[in-house]
Amino acid sequence: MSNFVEYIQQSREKIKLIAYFALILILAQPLSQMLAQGWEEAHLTRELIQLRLLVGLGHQAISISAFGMFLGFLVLMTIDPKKRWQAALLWLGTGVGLLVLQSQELLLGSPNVDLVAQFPILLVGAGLGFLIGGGRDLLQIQTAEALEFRRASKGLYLLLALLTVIGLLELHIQYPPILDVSSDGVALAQSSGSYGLNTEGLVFDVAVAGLFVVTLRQFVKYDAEKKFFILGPRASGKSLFLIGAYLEALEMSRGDESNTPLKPSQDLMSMLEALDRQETEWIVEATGRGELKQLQFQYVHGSVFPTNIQLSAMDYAGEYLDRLPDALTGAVPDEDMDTTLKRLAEGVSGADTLMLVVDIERFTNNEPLEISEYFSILQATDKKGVMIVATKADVLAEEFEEERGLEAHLYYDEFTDFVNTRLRQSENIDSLITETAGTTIHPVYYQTKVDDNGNRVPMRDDSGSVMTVGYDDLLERIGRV
Ligand SMILES: Nc1nc2c(ncn2[C@@H]2O[C@H](COP(=O)(O)OP(=O)(O)OP(=O)(O)O)[C@@H](O)[C@H]2O)c(=O)[nH]1
Ligand SMILES: [Mg+2]
Repeated sequence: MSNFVEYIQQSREKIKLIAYFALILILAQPLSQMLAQGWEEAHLTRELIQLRLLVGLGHQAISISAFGMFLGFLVLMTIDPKKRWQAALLWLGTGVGLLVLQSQELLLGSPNVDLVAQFPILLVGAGLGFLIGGGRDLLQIQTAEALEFRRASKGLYLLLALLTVIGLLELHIQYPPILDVSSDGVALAQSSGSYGLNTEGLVFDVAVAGLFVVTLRQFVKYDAEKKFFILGPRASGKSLFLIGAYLEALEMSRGDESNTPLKPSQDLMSMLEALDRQETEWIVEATGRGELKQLQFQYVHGSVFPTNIQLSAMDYAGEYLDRLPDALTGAVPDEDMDTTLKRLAEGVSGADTLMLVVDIERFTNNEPLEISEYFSILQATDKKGVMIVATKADVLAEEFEEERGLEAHLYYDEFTDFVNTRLRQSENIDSLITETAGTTIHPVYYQTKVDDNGNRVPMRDDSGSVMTVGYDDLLERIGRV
């Protein structure tokens, strides 16, 4: 069962793609029909478009240039690596829509539209869309910004949403002509008529239009923000865990076509300076009491529908953990809390997801895990996501290799199962898993070796970088939360 759930979660993007594909195919036809009918019923919109007469614009200039603008936006979305699939789906929808209109002889051959004669206007519209959508960025060689055309996506959304809403209103609201436009000027129309609601197919049309606008809204989304709060006792590997996550994001960004910058926070950067200096030892010292660092960066998650995920967490000294539950429940009076504790309590309340650290080194050495606070913190907060992370999993990786003959970093899924089974032997961890509705524990580690003094130190590859395991999977999971 859990395998099935896992499979669905891993294939989420593909399932989403197929669902969107089906949705666009299903919606394109009734939608373009609705727009065509709406146009026939349209008074006010037509009258407004008639205003072109005042400036002497030719027949169809407005609608054709708007269509050109739509194409301009769509071209930019196609170039944007984060919107490529959405653009493909929209091209498909546009194609279907145009076919529907053509089959009703509303396009080529109709007296209203002469695409050939209007081609220059179409081009002007497309050029305008291209400019408004930020096409000039393409000419810039290097920027500190990601290759994203946010304004194009947004413009396209607004254009289509507006068109849909206007079409819907024009089709279903009946009213007499309001304006009288000619090349001489605008006047209020003289005719009197009745107002009313055209209820024929109203529910269906509202559903189609609503579904379309909501779907489209998803298409223009770029960002997601995830606020984590990491809980862990002293020396459980919190600081190194956060660094490891950043290093993995950095690694991932090398292969990212959209060149999305990671925008690490100042505190994170200063922690990382130590990374280049030290050669053999661990990168960080124990976090000092009263020291509170805001670590934050972004990375791109997903390949079909990529989003920028902004991840933020606080790094603090593990000594604070046992005072957090009381600070959260308000059991300690405000004046007895130091500022760090106050800010930590705020951090927990403001987080979307709590990340609970289980220290594998303590587990294998039969030392107290010091995770009892997790239970009270979970009870003191509600409606938060929970992830359990097992740090220092390299200690178990060796056991795994001896027992199974597989290398943990190559057989990560098997290793995860192994770690879960092993850790569940502890009553304490088993209760924690039950408390968090059966979450799987996520092992992460730095590959280590034992040095001459018998200490475990991180291994470094040829280029001198530390080697981490499990963080890629972790970032992928975080994006799904
Ligand atoms: N073997 C191994 N040891 C690790 C790993 N990660 C951390 N450690 C060890 O754990 C120690 C503490 O790591 P930190 O990241 O400083 O722990 P912390 O939770 O931030 O500690 P405080 O800041 O004191 O609360 C390190 O100095 C390492 O000795 C790992 O992946 N493998
Ligand atoms: Mg620390």
